Amino acid sequence: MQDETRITTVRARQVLDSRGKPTVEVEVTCGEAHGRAIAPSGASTGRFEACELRDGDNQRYAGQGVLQAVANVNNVLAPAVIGLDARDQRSLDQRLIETDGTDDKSRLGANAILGVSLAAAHAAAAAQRMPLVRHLNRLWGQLVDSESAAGADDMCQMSMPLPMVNMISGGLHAGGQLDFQDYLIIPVGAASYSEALEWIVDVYRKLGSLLRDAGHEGYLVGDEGGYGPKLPDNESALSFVVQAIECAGREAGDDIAIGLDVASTHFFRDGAYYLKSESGANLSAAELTQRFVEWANRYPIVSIEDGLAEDDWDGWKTLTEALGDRLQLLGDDLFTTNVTRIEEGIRRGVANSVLIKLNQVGSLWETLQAIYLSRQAGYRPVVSARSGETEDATIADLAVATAAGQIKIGSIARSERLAKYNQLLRLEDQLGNEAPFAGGDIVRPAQRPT
Ligand code: 2PG
Ligand code: MG
Repeated sequence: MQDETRITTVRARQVLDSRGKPTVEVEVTCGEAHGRAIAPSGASTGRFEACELRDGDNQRYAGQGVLQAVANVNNVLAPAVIGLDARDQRSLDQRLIETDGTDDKSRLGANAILGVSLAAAHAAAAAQRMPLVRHLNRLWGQLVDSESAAGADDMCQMSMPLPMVNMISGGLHAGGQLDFQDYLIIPVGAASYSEALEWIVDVYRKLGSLLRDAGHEGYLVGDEGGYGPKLPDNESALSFVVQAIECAGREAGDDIAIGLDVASTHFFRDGAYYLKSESGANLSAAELTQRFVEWANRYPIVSIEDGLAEDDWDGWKTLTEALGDRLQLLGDDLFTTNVTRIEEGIRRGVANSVLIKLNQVGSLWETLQAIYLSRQAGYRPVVSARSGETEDATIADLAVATAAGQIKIGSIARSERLAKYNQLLRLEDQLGNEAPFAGGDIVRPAQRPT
């Protein structure tokens, strides 16, 4: 082991995320080289996510503090990893997981563990005088080599992801009354990542004017910077987004398509889907699926995330049979970036795409494994931010390094989102032909292997 990449110090502190909620920041050094990372945090969290440790002490930050997680890094995880080679992410994450000793990282906290895992990757890159994206691409190559025999090389080519970008927020992310959480646009006709971004900004501005003109003067923005208007029902948000695409001079469908994150786990009660914006209608999985089929016939929708709830495997099977060959059906709460859950989905033949969130599983190596498993099975990975984010832009490098093909960061307002979009602009500029744009075809349904 080279001394320059040996971990010499690990230090955590409490900082704030984009909702003003405490989160864990970790700094790792390898001699002179320094790496830093901050754990993100979700609002619409899945039941199978790794456990985020919060103090629960009502005196400070209404119980949302993370001082215990910080202490766990400084007092327990630091001594466990000091002296390890920061380049060896697999062994490092293994050590972190063993030190915690639980299946869901609940003893020391997934926020503590992920902070160390990511900060170590940053420090390893710095110690090797290598941009993070190249270090992550090297780790990805190691994982691909160890898991697969032939044909590994083409999996290691980097690419610029196609973004799916929030325009209107509902559900747990905004104060309006929409049941569905995210109405997103996907610039499938753009020729490059930077062109995609430019189109998105045009549509976002036009959508703002349309909402104002329609009398939604006092709209607020949601947690991810998308508009949070009080619209009468779930469908009206769709027609606003289509209008905005057209007003921006783009073809709805061919240039810019639509994605939904229904986040339905959060309105699933006693076996039915409860829509408060629709006079409290209770829909069965089959009825909600029928709704998606009708919408897919009338709107240029190409992707639906968490159309059904995290435990509704039978409903998901019906949804996949109805729409799986036409649309990207993305599992977020369903899979929680967890290899066991993804394997179960593949075995049951449900969904065809996997949302990838580092903090759902709580370490970098496990996240790489989830991306690998998804890609191997023909399920498209979509690297995603959380609704609670920070200036940490690691997911931009992760998406490029693993050629995930798609990324979801929220809207294009608010700096915790722009930190990632801008990092992608840097990577596009710096990597050039080494990371070609994944393009619109990536969102078409994956062919499941026979
Ligand atoms: C989601 C995410 C990000 P949260 O549901 O996909 O949009 O939300 O981080 O609140 O789980
Ligand atoms: Mg989601």
